Amino acid sequence: MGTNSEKKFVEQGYLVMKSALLEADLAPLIAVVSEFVDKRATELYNEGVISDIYEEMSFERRWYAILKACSRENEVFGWHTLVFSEALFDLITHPRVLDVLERLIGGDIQFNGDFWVRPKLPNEKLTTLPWHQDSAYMPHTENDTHLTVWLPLVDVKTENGALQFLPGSHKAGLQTYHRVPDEAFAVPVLPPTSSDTDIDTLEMKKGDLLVFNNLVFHRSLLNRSDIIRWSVDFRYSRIGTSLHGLWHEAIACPARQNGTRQCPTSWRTWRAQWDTSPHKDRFV
Ligand SMILES: O=C(O)CCC(=O)C(=O)O
Repeated sequence: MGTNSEKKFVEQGYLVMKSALLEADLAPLIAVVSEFVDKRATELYNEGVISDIYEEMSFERRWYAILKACSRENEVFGWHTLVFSEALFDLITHPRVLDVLERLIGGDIQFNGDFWVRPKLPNEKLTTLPWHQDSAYMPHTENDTHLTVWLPLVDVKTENGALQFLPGSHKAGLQTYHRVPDEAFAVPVLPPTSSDTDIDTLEMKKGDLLVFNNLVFHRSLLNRSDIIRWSVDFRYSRIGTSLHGLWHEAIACPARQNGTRQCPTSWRTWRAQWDTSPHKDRFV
C-alpha cells in the first residue's frame, strides 16, 4: 500500500486492498464455520427435524438449505460465540491484516474485542442494514479512530448484498440517531443525502480486505441472490484508546506493538480472557 492509498483512506474514510489475503489465510475460519453447520445439520437430522443434512452442498448454500428445510430464519445478524476459535484469533492477528492497519494508525494496535461472522441470507431483512456510522452503536467512540476490517468469505457482488459507502461522509462527524419502527438498528435522524453517483458499491473477491473508520456512512444491501453472503469483521484502535466499557472490552488485547510483526498476545492468553469475560454467553 503506497501513500496514495493512505491519502485515499483519509479522504474517503474507507479503503479496499485487493488480494490482501490468500485462500489459505481464510480457510481455517471457513472450516470452523463449516464444522458448526455440519454439527447442527446432524443434530437436526437426528432429532427428525430435517430429512437430509445437505452434505454435498457448498459453503455458500448449505446453511441456508438447512434453515429452509426446518422453516427457521437465521434470527441473528451475526455469529460471535459460535466462531470463537484459534482460527479466528489467527485471522484477527494476521500480519497481513495488521500491516494494512499499521500504515493507517501506526504500529501500536489493539484489537477491540469486537468480531462477527455474518451469514447474510437471501432476502433477509435483519441483515439489510440502513445507512449508519459505526460510532452510533459504540457510545463515546466518535472522537477517536476505530477501524473495522471486513473480509468477504465468498465473492461479494451487488446482487448478494454488497456494502455501499458514501466517500468522505466521515468528515461531518457523528450524526444524531433514533429508533424507528421496523428497523432493528437506530438510524440517523437526518439520513445522509446522496445521489446514486455518490454511492460506492463495493464488489469484492474472497481475499480482498476492506477497512473503514467509525464515522463513514455505509449500508448493507439486501441479498437478492440464492447464496449466503458470508463475511467476517473485526474492530481495532490504537493501543491506549479507551473502549469506554463497550461490551467486548474484556476480550480486547494488543495485536501489534512497536511495529513488531510478532503478535504480543498469544491464543492461550486471549482464550483465558474469553473464559472469564462476562459477555461470552450473551451472543450466539
Ligand atoms: O456485513 C454487513 O453486511 C454489515 C457490516 C456493517 O455494516 C458494519 O460492520 O458496520
